[in-house]
Amino acid sequence: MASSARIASAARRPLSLSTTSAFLRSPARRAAASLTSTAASSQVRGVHTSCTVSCCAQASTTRGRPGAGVGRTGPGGSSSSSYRAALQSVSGSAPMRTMATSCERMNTAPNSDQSKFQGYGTKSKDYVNKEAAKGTPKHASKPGAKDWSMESGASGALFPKPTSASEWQQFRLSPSDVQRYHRDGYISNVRVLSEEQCDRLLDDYSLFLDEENPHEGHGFFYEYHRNQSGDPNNVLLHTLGHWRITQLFHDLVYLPSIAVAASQLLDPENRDECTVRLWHDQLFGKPPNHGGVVAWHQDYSYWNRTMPMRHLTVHIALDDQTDEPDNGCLRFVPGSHRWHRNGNPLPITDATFGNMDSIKAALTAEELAQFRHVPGKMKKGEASFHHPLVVHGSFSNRTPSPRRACVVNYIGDGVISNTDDCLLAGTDPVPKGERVQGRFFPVVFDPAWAK
Ligand SMILES: O=C(O)CCC(=O)C(=O)O
Repeated sequence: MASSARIASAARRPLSLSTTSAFLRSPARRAAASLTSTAASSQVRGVHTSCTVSCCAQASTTRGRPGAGVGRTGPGGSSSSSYRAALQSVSGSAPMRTMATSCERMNTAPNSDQSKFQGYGTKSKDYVNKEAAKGTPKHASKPGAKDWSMESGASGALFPKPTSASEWQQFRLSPSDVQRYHRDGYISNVRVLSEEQCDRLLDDYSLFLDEENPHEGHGFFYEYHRNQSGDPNNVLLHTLGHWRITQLFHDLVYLPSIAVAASQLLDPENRDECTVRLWHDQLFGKPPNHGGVVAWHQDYSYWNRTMPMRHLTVHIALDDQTDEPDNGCLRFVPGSHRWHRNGNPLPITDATFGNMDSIKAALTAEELAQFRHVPGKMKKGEASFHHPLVVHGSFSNRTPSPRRACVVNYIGDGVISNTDDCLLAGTDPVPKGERVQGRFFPVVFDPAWAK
């Protein structure tokens, strides 16, 4: 078998730990990625159709953006009735209510060296997340539904757990990856899942789209936005909290290939070791043909309920993300992790995050001149790791295939709560000033495990 074919075939097999590690760490992982086939909608076990329909069935007015706090809004916004009727004739789906978010901005760091900004957030206004306190998903969980946040550690359903220090170490990023992260504010195209693992996660994803039969654990979502934009022609499915709902998404937050890398990138001392906790997870779904934009933003602008800024976002492509044609692939503005306003982040300029360029109104002439975005162009199963201040976003998806992604956001152990409200809807409040910890914010990697 030609070596490229061997790699492609390995990527599709259920993997043992050793083959997973070897594959992920292989210098040929990019080559393997290039062999992955573009997921045609019909190939993805019906998820495409379901996503298209359910994502579009409701237009609603929402506030906030990915990763914000949580609240509830009723239905609303501008939906086209003929459009909706067409969709419903395909699916029989009914409109659903959506959640809204509400956050205020917070302080943020002026460059990538997070160690210099231990005081981050201390000058900010108190975090305002009043909506979160009352925010609950629209359907309660059914009695007996399993809450996977009760299970500490990965179950083994998605990947075999490393059992020795050396197995953990295989997942480390190279020094040049770490260097590029600090230089540009992100790294991209890091293979972290096989195509087969992505397909299994996509099967679970599809369970969240059935409006007639919400998942029995639906009440465990922190947020559930059927269409965050409110515009039926720019549909963005966005959820938080699904790690509590299915075993595979639960295990995903413990994935060694992302948790170990997070430990390297989060360490304020650049000693390559930081105990890593889950902050929260996210799903982003852009259906075919009318998938919505995610306006340029900095993640930490929405996270000042936790401080100091020692956060990291891992974005995992569940479909190939393409530039030409653009299917809504994630894009980064290299170096923008140094953009700040006297220690504060760029302001939130568009509460619906549907207005792609709204952030530009807040940029200086110099920043505008430097504003150059680079497509991540990730293959299915590849991840990007990005700094909480790097400006990123994505255009709409007008291709005939869905663009779906899952995101895991991490914090360094020791980050504290900056609010007495609950940090995520439905979770126990962490009193202001106290360390963010407990079953909703589990340790996913401790450097001692790799020693
Ligand atoms: O899926 C997208 O295009 C946006 C995702 C995002 O904002 C993120 O990964 O932080």
